[in-house]
Amino acid sequence: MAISRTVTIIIIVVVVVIAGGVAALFLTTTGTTTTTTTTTTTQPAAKVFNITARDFGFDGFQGPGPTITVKVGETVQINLRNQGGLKHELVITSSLTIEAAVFNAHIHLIDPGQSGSITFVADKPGKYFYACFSDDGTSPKKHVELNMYGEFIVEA
Ligand SMILES: [Cu+2]
Repeated sequence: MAISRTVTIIIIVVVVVIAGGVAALFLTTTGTTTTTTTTTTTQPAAKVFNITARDFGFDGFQGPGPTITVKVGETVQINLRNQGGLKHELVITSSLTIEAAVFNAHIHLIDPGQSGSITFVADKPGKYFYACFSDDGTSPKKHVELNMYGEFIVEA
């Protein structure tokens, strides 16, 4: 019977095509290994302070600059822009008479017109200062002695 034979062939072809499709799908699925890497960042956003340095003061102040207050454990970012004509630095220090850096927070000498940045965790409460201890390499006085500093308070 010719018709029956044709139907059988069609069925076989359809089955082969479907089986091939399923096999292809299976291979595609198993051939693709999906690796999901989850990176969890728990660090909080930094508290940002933008400060300008001039000859001689911070943020336009001739004399002590504005007090910076943060909470213990906070991540602090300080961006310093030197708008003076001399090199300036910014160090968080526990003393105004010696450069005693705390929190490893020190933006080293920056050329006029340039900027620098530090990010640190203020992990110990207390009263500190941000200051510039540069002496221009020639001056008998350090900039901190010309009142180039401000208070940096870490609240408990
Ligand atoms: Cu300075």
